[in-house]
Amino acid sequence: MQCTPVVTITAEDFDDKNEGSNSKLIYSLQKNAVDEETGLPIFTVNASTGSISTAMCCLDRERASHYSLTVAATDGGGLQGSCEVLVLVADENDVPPRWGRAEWTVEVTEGAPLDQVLATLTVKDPDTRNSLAYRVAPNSGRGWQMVKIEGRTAGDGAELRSLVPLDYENPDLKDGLRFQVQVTDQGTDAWENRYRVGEATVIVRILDVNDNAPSFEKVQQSVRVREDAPLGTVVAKVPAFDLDENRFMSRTQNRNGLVRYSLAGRRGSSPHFGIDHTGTIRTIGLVDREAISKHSLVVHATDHGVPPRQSSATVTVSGKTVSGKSVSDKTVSGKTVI
Ligand SMILES: [Ca+2]
Ligand SMILES: [Ca+2]
Ligand SMILES: [Ca+2]
Ligand SMILES: [Ca+2]
Repeated sequence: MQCTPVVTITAEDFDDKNEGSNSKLIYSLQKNAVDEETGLPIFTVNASTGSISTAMCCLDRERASHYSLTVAATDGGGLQGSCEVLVLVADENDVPPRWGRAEWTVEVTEGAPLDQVLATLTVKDPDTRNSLAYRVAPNSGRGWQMVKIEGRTAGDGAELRSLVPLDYENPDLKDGLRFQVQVTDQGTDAWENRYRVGEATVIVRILDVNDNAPSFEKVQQSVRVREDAPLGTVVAKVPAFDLDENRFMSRTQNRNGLVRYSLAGRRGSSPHFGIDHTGTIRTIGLVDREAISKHSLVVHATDHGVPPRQSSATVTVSGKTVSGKSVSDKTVSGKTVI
């Protein structure tokens, strides 16, 4: 076993060196430290020289950072002197770093500024002489290249930021990000030493914001309706689509993308038309061409966001005089004739 010298203690005895053993000193450890696992002493002293060294391998600063010993010097006449020795264990960077958690889940509201810290990830490493470096593991999963990780300027751990705007409507981001982060205590170029690299999984969920108004396929169309069209006749279809989230069954029950329709701004004497939840306009009264030559319908599509967003489209309806028994539906270039 290789013993490591710690310190040499010397004592003086002023008796005559030529007179027997009155000034001959023998060193011993009156108080030693004992290894808890083996019960063996940790230090030893050379009885002749007073040189203290380790009696076992190896000291571990992370288990005990210091020891208190008492060294005695005894002369041939049995007289004794002693002194206290405090042994401080110097640190070696011998423990690999580990993330505070094996998996982190982060929720981020879309549109967050790029300099916003998405998450602070903690690291455990009991050594005092670490050279910590962090990175997002290359090709480690969905969106790994969209984020960066840097050590905190104050305190331990690292901060996660995005490199691109996190837009819920981006198809690449809709399912969030999932990637690995790594930490090493050997500096920025030591990623090959796998033993010294700690890994954790990061899941980023992007929360939807109601930043899109419903969008109509056509914002303007003209249709003609027969005067004798029965109730419930389809006059026009004006669907609108909203890019925002519409997940009733989701945890947030976010319905920023759910559209409801309404008719407004009728210019006529009676409500002849109604609109359903699909954006389909139907007759709910007789279309009297003689009384009302033209209906200008304004369709509102409103989402369920808080606050809601709204868009409008216009449908111009003309009454068509019945001129024969044959009735046919046709649509040409956005004009519907029923
Ligand atoms: Ca250490
Ligand atoms: Ca370390
Ligand atoms: Ca919306
Ligand atoms: Ca959105």
